[in-house]
Amino acid sequence: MKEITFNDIEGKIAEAETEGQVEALRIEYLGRKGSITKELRNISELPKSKRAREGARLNEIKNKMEEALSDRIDQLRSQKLQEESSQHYDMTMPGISPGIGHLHPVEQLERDVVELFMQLGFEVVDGPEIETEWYCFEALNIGPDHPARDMQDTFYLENGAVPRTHTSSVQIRHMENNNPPIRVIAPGKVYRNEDEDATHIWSFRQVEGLVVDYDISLSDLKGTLEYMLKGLFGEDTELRLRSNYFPYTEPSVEMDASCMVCNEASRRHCRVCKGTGWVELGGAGMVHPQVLRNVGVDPEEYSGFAFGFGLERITAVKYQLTDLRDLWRPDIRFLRQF
Ligand code: FA5
Repeated sequence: MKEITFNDIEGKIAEAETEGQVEALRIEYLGRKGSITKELRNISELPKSKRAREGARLNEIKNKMEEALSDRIDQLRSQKLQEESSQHYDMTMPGISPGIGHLHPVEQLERDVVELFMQLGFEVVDGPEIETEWYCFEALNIGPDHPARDMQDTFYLENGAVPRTHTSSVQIRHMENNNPPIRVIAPGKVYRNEDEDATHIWSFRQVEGLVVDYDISLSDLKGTLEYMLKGLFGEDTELRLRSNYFPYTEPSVEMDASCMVCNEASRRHCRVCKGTGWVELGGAGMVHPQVLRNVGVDPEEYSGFAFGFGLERITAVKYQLTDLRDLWRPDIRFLRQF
């Protein structure tokens, strides 16, 4: 009988066109009744001198054959996949990524602000959105007939409560329950009975800040606000404080940031700062001694500063938006830009 060689088998494997034909070859040679299996079984009948060599030869064929069979199967499978894919779809096309969305730009800005103040050791505190007049006005030195109430058009609920017009109410709530040293920020929603326009909306977000300790001065306020501004808009951004009036701070200031959009050359046409070089951020000042007394803190011993700014206005500056109302319209096409 002709001796089996790997060369004979290799050719047959290469010619197999289906996985079934490959499997048939495996059975023909390596199956229980396959020719190589049989020859291996018969080795014991050979003369002793030939057994080792023949055994090694057959085992080598067996190993090579197993490898060749599995290679051929891999080849046939990838051929099949290629044929199928060229018929049905383009394997090189990018996949369809799921729409996972992102944070609202105002929310993102709030988180950036919170992060910066946490770096300075501030604690984040909260207060109710529906307030009493005491927390929203009176404890802040804004009496019932005080003209300052006109500064913040107030919604009144039937029970006399007010949706807070500013986050300054949280100053009072926090000082009532905590002794100095105090170092807190309070982000949150506020409500005003506004005729809406491009720069005024009826519900918006503010961030309040309050520090009360020994020897706190206006320069502490300035340094803190500068830290925030540079963190948000870059090291070149400058802070400007202008004199202003709030019943709960003395002295009171308006805080402006140098325009982060234009430079001297492009200033004249800048939509963000309207050619002034400065954009308004919010109000601030040294906590009024009467406010400290209202919450049982001795103004002879302690002093403090407070500030409050609107997040939508800063978001608008950051992205050069012309109308604040766009921010809270449920139009996903607008929000996708950020
Ligand atoms: C206040 O609300 C003071 N409570 C800020 C303050 C806190 C002063 C602590 C002193 C100490 P004002 O009414 O200016 O101040 O509002 C602050 C900021 O809120 C404004 O600078 C602006 O950024 C934003 N803001 C005010 N009204 C609106 C509005 N209708 N729509 C959008 N943002 C507004």
